[in-house]
Amino acid sequence: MKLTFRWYGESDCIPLSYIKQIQGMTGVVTAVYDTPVGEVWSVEKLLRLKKLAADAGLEMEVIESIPVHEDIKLGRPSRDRYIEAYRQNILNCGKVGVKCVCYNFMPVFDWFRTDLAYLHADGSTSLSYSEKDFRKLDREDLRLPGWDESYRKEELSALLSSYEGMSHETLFENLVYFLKAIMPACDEADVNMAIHPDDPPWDIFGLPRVVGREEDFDKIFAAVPNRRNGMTFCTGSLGAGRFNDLPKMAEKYANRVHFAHLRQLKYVGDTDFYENGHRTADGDLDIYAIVKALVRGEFNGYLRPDHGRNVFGESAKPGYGLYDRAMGATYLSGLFEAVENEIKNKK
Ligand code: DNO
Repeated sequence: MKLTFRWYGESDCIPLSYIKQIQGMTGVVTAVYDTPVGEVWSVEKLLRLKKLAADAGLEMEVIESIPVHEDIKLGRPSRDRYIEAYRQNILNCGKVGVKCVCYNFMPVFDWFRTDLAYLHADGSTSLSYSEKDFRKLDREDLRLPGWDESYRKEELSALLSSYEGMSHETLFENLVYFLKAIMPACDEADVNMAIHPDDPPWDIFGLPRVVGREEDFDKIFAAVPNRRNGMTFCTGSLGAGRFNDLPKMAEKYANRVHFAHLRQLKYVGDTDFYENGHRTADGDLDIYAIVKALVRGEFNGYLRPDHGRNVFGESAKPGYGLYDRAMGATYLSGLFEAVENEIKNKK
């Protein structure tokens, strides 16, 4: 397991030197943010990020994310052009030493929360999701930070209507088409693909989603057996679906888990939840059991503490402050140390 930390590039308010001060941290997880989706990231831009990380004593072996162009998800004729650019991106990543690429296949929207500053009794804040607040939203006129800036209103409604009537089967076929087309580039570049689960793992705004449940992963791995076709084991995304048995899935897929995002959430209703600090005691996900399952399954990928709270008066990007993720990293290192020793001593 290699411990990593998400870093949003040069505009991130968290300096690389602080990330390096978290003991056990081997590298950053980052991306090229200023190239439009569907275009090729230049090797120069990747090398610049790599150098910045290296100057701080950190590696850059994981990219999160190379976004997938909507035409690929829609299966439009233009998808082949965008897939070609994606293949080139994988090759360029391989050239600069990247080993793992995280991506998702959610139509139009990425992760989704209704509150980015849910207030805890101790004054800290975190992300949360409430079905009641969700129902109040107009999908064509969204005002939530995170992704509403990505589209102009007309663009968003045109895109939403392109998905009108798309079945889960068609979206899944488009995913498989994409994966089959990029696997040769992954083999050539020595890069593993780690699909990020849908977050939350159910359809939103009438758009199909196909990467949220155990059976979805069974289908994805059966359709494209190449080991490079792997997953990001994101406990927060998978765990938002109470139907998912996380320790079971962690052990079952451990050798396909190229990247693990570990974080905690607390259920407050059937679908509602808020995020919390990483410890098992602070939420409903058994982080200890998940770590144990990963170690038992011989997980050998990258790990990062995922969303934390904003604490100690910090006002960082929601979910991506320094302090709570640093505490999470230390907690997770401790769990891995304990579980690895326990398992080694039993052998
Ligand atoms: C949210 C993240 C996601 C993730 C993408 C991967 O905090 O987990 O935005 O990076 O879904 O493509």
